[in-house]
Amino acid sequence: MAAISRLSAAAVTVGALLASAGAALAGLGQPVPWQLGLQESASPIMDDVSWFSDFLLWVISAITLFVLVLLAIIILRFNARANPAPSRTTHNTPLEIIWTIVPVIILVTIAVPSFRLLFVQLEVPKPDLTLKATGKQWYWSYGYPDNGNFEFDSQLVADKDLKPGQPRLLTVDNEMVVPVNKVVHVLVTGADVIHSFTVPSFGIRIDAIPGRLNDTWFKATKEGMYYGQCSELCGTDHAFMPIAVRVVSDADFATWLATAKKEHSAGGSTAPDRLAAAAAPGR
Ligand SMILES: [Cu+2]
Repeated sequence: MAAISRLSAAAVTVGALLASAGAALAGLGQPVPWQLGLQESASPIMDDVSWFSDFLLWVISAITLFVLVLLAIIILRFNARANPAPSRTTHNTPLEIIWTIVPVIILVTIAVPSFRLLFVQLEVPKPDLTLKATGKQWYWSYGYPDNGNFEFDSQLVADKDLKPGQPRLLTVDNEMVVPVNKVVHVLVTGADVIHSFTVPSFGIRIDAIPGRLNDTWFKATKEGMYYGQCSELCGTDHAFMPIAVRVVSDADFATWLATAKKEHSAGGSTAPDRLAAAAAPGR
């Protein structure tokens, strides 16, 4: 038994180390090399997602450890050599009641925060800003219906055009820009095939389906750059349609809006350029 308690103590230590390493290696807004856990949270929803993930990890670890201990006891104490005359017991009513009720309690303990999180994700609070994200083969278009209804395309920046510090395969020419600490309601649809609008640090992922309007919401709590990727296999360039969201102060957002309105109000689409790029050698 001493060996078993030492084993469980070691497992708890390893678990705690992994959890802290995961936290240390979680990037804010983008993944980092050797990352173990989820990306660092920048929204109330993602705070809950991270908490729920950690909570489940503890539950799973405890169950696994418990089963491991039972297996060890059976292997050591009830093998043919240690226990030559086995008991012929087939029923134990109190034990059967316990092993029915305890799993029910565990499942309910998991279900309550899980459903709460689902409802919080689905119920959009009163939005401060509504945006429209349209998934296209293979880039995103962002519209600002509250602010003059201008729309622009957001396309991947090729490796050779990256500036220092810009992440490869995540940087785009025109980012989605939103103000910090504001509820942003995102209407999501697809123009051709099913795409998926995903930003890990905001804890959002929703399918972009042609002919249907899905919606999600986030409230970014820290200024900065946040990256995501299309998360539905959508064709050859599926891996080359990142989502980049720049979270700025209210004042910076107003400045950006003024320029963006002028720049994009013509509603010009860059799709033909994109088709030319896709046809270019090396793609
Ligand atoms: Cu896609």
